[in-house]
Amino acid sequence: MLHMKPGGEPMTFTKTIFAAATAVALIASSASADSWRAWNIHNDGHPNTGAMDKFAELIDAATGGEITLDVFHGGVLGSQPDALEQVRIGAIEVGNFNLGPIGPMVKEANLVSLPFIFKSVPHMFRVLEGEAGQTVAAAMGEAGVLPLAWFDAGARSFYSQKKIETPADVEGLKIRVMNNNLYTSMISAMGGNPSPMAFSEVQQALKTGVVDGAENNFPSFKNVGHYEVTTHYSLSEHLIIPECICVNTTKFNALSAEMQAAVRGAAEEAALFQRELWSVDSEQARVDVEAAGIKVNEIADKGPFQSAMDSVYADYLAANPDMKALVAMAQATE
Ligand code: BDP
Repeated sequence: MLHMKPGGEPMTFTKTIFAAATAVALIASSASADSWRAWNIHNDGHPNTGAMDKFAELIDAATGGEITLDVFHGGVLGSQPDALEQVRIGAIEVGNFNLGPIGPMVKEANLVSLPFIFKSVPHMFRVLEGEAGQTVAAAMGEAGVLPLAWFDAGARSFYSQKKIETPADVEGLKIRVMNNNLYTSMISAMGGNPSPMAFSEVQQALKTGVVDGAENNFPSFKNVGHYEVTTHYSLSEHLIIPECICVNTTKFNALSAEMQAAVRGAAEEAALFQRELWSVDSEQARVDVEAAGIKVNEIADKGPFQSAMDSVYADYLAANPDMKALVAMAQATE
């Protein structure tokens, strides 16, 4: 049987073979290019959204189009705990994760969820760059969620309709926390009622009074409208939690050494870009929420908040004695 070209002219056997070979070659080249999906919980206007878009551009350039990244913003691929599980099993390749919700999956990641473990954001980065950070990263990679680079997420502070100045002010308040038992212990230790909840539900919960308050950094407080339904942001800065560009470990390990270096390099560059965006945008977010009427209060003496955490550390380390060395290492980092 003769194969017809669109114009109706019959194709010769040689032409047919040639056309088939060309089609096979095209399919082969598109199959060798890998298309990855990335999860991002944030919307436009949040620094991490810009940084994840940048990562997509950089990965494309660094791998010569061998790996392309489709970033899904706004948490449309699922809640953070769900997305973490998806990346762990390889159903999604990449995520911009906060290390808080990784704690229940990777014990070592809980280091960063101990309140006041870091003295400042630069201290956090120094710990991550040292041996403690390498231990955390290795454990995450082992669990299937390999960190390629670290993002700045500032410090988290409380917000509600009430000005918070001491731990006693948290007493009796229902406070939303991320999914991690350390955060429920943290709120309970101050006499509050912790309420773990997905990020996407917090604005409505604040609005309807299902919770009295929550805690987050300025960009997230602003970006999803939590500032529209609260009045006070109190600078307790009780948690300084890094975020990662994390990749499914099996996918990453299957790449050639050259491609691994390209992907890692792109992630590191995107993270540097994120940190620059963060420093500008987090200041701007504070200015914007204050302009919208939020009262921001400094807490000159955080001592009482820190002492309230003694029982959180004691209980956690009694239940997880194998974490003592890692905690000591972070605390000893200058
Ligand atoms: C934001 C983090 C995001 C968390 C969110 C939360 O960037 O990963 O899901 O807080 O509180 O600051 O759930």
